[in-house]
Amino acid sequence: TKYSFPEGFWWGSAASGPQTEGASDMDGKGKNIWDHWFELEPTRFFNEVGPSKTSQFYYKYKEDIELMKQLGHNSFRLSITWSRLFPDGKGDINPKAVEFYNDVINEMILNGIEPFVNLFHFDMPFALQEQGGWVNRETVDAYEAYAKTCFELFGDRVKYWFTHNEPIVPVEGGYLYDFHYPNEVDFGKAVQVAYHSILASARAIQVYKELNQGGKIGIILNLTPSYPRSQNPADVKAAVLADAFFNRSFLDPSVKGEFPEELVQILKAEGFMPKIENDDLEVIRENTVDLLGVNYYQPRRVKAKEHLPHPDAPFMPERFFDNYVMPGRKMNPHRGWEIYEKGVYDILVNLKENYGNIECFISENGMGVEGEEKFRDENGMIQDDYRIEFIENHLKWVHKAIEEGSNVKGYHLWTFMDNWSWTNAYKNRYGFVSVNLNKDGERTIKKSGMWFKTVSEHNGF
Ligand code: BGP
Repeated sequence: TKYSFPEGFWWGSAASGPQTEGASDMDGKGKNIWDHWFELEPTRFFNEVGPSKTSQFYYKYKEDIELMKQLGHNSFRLSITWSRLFPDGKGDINPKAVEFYNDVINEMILNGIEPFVNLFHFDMPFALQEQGGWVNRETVDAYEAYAKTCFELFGDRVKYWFTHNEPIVPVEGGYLYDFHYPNEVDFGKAVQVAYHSILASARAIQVYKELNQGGKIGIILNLTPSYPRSQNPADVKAAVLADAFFNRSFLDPSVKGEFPEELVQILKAEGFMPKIENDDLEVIRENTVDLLGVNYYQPRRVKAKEHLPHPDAPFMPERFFDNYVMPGRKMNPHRGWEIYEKGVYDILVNLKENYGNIECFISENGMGVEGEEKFRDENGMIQDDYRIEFIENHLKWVHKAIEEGSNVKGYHLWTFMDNWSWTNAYKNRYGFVSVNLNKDGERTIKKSGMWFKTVSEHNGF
């Protein structure tokens, strides 16, 4: 092997409950915002395919865990679907859900796969959303109770917990850019939602530490390194502010227990400070993460603002920068995201230099491709060489960061098997394993899956 990784490196993949389980109205599961939004506006969803069936992990988890093992996984991230465990978000527990997650966790451990368990992956229980979701402070209490229940139920076996996956995405999608329910554009609410998510994370960490279960707890953030168009001071300043809005807003409180000063100044000046109560700030300061998951797909490129927004336009982060389309950038045309492999290295260097070299891992990275069936060979295997190349190119930069002292402990692909994606449904496929929706979800391993097995076996490539 040319690129070998440290002993015990985590090789695996990530997924979420709402995108894989299916059985969305079975065995006592309550509705979440995705179930509700699909009923309300099916045309918003690609080919009007909703969240109800997905990849049927609820029924096929044994087969899937067996496949993970075949693919050399030593770890795998799943999420607990809040509205499966608590159909109303709080109150009565659904015993069928306890049974299901116990079975999944036990099956993984039996197969030598470390369960990484995330508590929140965009799936607000609808009953709580009706009371305002993350805008409402009571959701923080409900979340804390839900988290505590999960630790108590599963914490004897689960040693890696995550409070949220990409908590900025529900802020952006639900309250700024209209791609998640409840489709509002309201910067004040967006700030409150972000603040409550951060507080909820800190409160869950506090509870976890009190329980003394001997594991680690972290958060998973989608970091988008923010590059200026040029070194001109106005462009650089635009990049600094975009970074404060989209990365440091969650990264700083999660790792350092404090909010970035640049952002606080803007919120104060513009009258958007969130409602902060009691000892909140102390709770946030005291309960930082043990471990950070980094989801990396694309960088953010910005330039200085060219035209001032109309005075009546709603307040948006884009008041401080314009997005910049770099000529010649490499794109994944299916998803419309830039591919910039060095970004993962820049993130790791930043964590090393400015965040105490916190223990971290690449918790998502991956390539969504449309129409992969055409790459299926005569033996029925999808020849996804582009995915292998994509992963290798990122791993080379991860490797370089390790050589320079980065504390990165693993790499998880998004995702294990093709799954349902928020509004894009099954258009873009991300998996090591393909899922045939016309044949009852039949699984077949792609070339990248076989390749990954050898990477994991050799601890490198
Ligand atoms: C991340 C999410 C995942 C997943 C992935 C791919 O932001 O954590 O849930 O969906 O992106 O994105 P998409 O499905 O939108 O193509």
